[in-house]
Amino acid sequence: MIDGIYVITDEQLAPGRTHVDIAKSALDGGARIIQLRDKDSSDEYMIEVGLAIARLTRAVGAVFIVNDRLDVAIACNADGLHVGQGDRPASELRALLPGKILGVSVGTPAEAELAAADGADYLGVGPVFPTTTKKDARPETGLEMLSKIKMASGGLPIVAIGGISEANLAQVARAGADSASVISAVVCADDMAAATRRLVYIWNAEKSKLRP
Ligand code: TZP
Ligand code: MG
Repeated sequence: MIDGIYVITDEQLAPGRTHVDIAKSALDGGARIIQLRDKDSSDEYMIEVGLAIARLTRAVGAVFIVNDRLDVAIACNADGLHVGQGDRPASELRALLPGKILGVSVGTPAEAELAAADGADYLGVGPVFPTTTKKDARPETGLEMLSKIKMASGGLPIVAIGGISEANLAQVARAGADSASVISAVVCADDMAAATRRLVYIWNAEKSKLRP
């Protein structure tokens, strides 16, 4: 369920493009995981947007994840929640989200083991490359750390994030990521659906070469 191109929405990066516009274009381009990420908007706005995105994802059988905001994830019946190391502990959230997908960002094998033990369903790893999208991002983990975390993850899917573009996506696939998450590569593209389509194409082409 967590595999392929994972598009995260952001209304700050490209003013005028809404979360719903971004989600719609990403789905049109073939992404099958969408995350609603917004640190600032009101619960009311987030729930309205989340309900609209949930309708879009459901119509095509895609997965809808909400970043950080448990109440919003529950109110719009999202498929899951994604949290970082600074958020509520995964063990607590696991109990509050029965049957939902719980994603946890990790930066080291030790964090990966803990998140897996706490009931995470997938692990976010990054930033794998330099990025200016997340101002408080930790230093780059690089692809070698991604492979190490994959080995420590107990078989959980790994979602790579940070600075991923058409130029380096194949490397991310080869490093063992199950999914690649992007913000600016889609949100800042002239044509968001076409950009997503190219990423999906590159990902599938690389993964099909790796299959035995
Ligand atoms: N977490 C780690 S890096 C990052 C997040 C949310 C931002 C990724 O954005 P981009 O534009 O794909 O580098
Ligand atoms: Mg967070």
